[in-house]
Amino acid sequence: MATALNSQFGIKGQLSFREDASGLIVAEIDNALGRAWLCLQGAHLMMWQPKSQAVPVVWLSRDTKPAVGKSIRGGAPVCWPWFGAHATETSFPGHGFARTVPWRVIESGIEPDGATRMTLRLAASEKTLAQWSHECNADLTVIVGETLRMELKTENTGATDFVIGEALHTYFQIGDIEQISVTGLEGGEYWDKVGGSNLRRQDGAVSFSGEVDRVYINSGAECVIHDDKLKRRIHVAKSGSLSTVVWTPWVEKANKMGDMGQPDGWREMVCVESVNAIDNVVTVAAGTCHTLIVEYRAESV
Ligand code: TA6
Repeated sequence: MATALNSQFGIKGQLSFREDASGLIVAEIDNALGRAWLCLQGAHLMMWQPKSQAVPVVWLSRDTKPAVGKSIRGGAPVCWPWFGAHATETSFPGHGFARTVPWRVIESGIEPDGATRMTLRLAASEKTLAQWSHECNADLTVIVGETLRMELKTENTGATDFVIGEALHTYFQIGDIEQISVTGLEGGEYWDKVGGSNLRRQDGAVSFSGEVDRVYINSGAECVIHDDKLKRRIHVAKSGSLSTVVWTPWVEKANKMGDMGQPDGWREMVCVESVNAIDNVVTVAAGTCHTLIVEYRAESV
């Protein structure tokens, strides 16, 4: 499989495919501007490091063990076609099935600035159709360079409208969760999922001294992660997304999860997710497309 992918989509010196120990196919991107790993299962970008940064910007748990049908802890999980628990089916996977099923490469190329581009398509199967019978295509395009751009496109190829929830559920690498803040959400309303689900309003920057699990609604704003320890800012710009999720599990939940990188990997990550969920789920009309786009940039300060 890797050999066929290398001959059809490989780019000499920039993009190659390998099969890992668990039988999953991983794309390795390394160009003059940045490097990344992407697992074809889930179209799951696992890590991204611009060449200007000594430390990766997108975090991957050192405890994650990629396996067929299992979600990877870290990177930029694709949550689709629903976010969180399924509305009615408790047996369906949280955050949708997209991140644990095979996607196939449909295109690759080099951008004018030398960044590497690759597009993957979710391959419909008996499993996916059993949970989502709508006729549609889901494509993810990643552009890896000094910035990281990801475009999640949903195309309704059927005759009836459907509603999706979705997210690029990205884990960012930070120095220490207690030495960062997130700006861009000031004054916004959010569903606070810690201790129930209450609607609250953000006062000032987001800082962290315990578990945070918030769905900010009706917000297309760019967020910035201010990292005092790593002395950098990470810009999280987006379009086609009206929800933003900010999440840290903190120590108890992280220990229960067991794959956050013992003993304190949870301190080195924060999720700032570009989402459409709850009040902001998206109706994709028959014959139309909807695209959620993010662009990440890190600057040393
Ligand atoms: O986006 C935050 C969240 O919904 C949290 O509630 C937590 O469940 C997190 O996602 C991780 O979910 P996962 O299914 O990847 O373990």
